[in-house]
Amino acid sequence: MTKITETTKPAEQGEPKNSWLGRLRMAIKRSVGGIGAGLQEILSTNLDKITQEQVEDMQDVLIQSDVNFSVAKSICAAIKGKSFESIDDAKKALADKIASMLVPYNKPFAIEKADIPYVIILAGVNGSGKTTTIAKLTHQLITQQNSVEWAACDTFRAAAVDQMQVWADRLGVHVYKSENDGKKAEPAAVAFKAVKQAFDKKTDVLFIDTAGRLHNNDQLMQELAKIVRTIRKIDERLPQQSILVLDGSTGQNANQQVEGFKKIIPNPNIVVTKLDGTAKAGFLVGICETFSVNIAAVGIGERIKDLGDFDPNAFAASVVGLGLPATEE
Ligand SMILES: Nc1nc2c(ncn2[C@@H]2O[C@H](COP(=O)(O)OP(=O)(O)O)[C@@H](O)[C@H]2O)c(=O)[nH]1
Ligand SMILES: [Mg+2]
Repeated sequence: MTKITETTKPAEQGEPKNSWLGRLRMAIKRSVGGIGAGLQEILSTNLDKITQEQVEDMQDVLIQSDVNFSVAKSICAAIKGKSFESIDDAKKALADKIASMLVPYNKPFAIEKADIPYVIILAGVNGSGKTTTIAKLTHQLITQQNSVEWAACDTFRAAAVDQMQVWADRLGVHVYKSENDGKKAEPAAVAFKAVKQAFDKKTDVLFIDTAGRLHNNDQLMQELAKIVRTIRKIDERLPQQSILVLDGSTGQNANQQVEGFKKIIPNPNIVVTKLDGTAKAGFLVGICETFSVNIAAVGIGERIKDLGDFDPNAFAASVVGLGLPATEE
């Protein structure tokens, strides 16, 4: 056995506290807190040819932190039988493996301007942050001089439309709603009308908000499929983007959500919300690679500016409890 001396952690590259990156990195640290300590303990027993027993123990730590089983296995297998000079070197090898699973899927939110409105549909379970995410993305798009409108297709709860309207008033955005106030409207009908009018008005971007639904509720998933089918009658290129909003505190159930929603909405990108308030974001490590979905943005709070690009290298470093990597900014 090699004698192990704990190395000093690389100095953390400080980001200004109020910058997006600074705030994101603080949130990320919290969201995967605890995994690093577990790995530290296991690695501190031996660094000379990492043993099968250590591999299995590390797998358990990752699984307990909401990393999917097969993903945890492949991460830990990456260092089996290898020898390291220091615990941080071993952690670095693990972080590199994790980053390699995330970096290719980090595709910051963007739209493409064309001769027709760019239609974005958002879906996800109840309370995941769909409506808030629409408001946050709209704020970014308006800042970039795009005209933006919303279709309030969460017709399930009257309060949902009101909540949307509050955000819309703040942002100065027009909301297409059902005309039969008080009575339940068909979401696909609201979407159809909104898309038609957005085409007439040559709106740059139209967001379609939808009701929260569980991925295994067949009836509600069919309702979502109907929205997509219906707007495609206007133009078969629609929607140009689908976003699945995942609550960062969901844990491993996020895997089932991606699997279920992927069957209904075309090529969804994911937005992960609430990274600020959870220690259960380990699921993120492998979800993109497993389902070939890109991360478009992450949310770290309830305010309009609390959404932005993901940082896979900082996430990977935080998972294993390393100091955060320097940025190119
Ligand atoms: N802390 C935190 N709260 C968020 C975030 N995104 C959304 N929320 C809150 O989560 C709750 C549900 O959000 P909402 O957008 O209504 O979810 P929806 O049901 O999917 O439309 C609201 O109280 C939001 O303010 C986030 O990134 N961080
Ligand atoms: Mg909502």
